Amino acid sequence: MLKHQAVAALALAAVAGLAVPAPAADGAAPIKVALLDMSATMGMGPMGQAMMAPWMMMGPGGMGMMGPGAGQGRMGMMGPGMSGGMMSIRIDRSTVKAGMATFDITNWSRSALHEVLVVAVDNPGAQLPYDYTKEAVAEDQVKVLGETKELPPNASEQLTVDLDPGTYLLICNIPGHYAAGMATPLSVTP
Ligand SMILES: [Cu+2]
Repeated sequence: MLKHQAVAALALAAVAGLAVPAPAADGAAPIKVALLDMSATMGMGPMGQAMMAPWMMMGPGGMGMMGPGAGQGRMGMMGPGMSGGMMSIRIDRSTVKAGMATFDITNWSRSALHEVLVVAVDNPGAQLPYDYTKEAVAEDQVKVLGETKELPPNASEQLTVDLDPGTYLLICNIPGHYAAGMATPLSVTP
């Protein structure tokens, strides 16, 4: 092979290498989780908006949290007596590899406590067992793999959990919050 051909081949290999993400990076990088409610988005100044990443704005259905109609859709799912605020958990990916996973969790609320529980589920679309007296998921009837403390506004916590392949939900179980929309699915592949 001529010398300039070898150099070109190396350059191509370097470009190809850059284009393909390293397999280990996805599983190893902390999973960013944002805990959001109306106070986190309403009246937000330019600085706040600049800090919000696009994945925080978009739900699994692709609808922006602040988009028209998003609130009505959520409100329609809430029964009487449920918490009135629109709340959500955003996650920067929907799938991770099995093994130790670290969640980098931030409460973006300006006024409310939030938390995260990692719950193993058979079907992420199914309703979790609910204690209507406590207005919360019945934690003794679900498989909780890990949970944060109750995070005040602007607080962060890193939570590391050993995840087997399967389906999980990240939920906030402060009274009323699960019913107000604070649950998001995560799928774990072998
Ligand atoms: Cu919450």
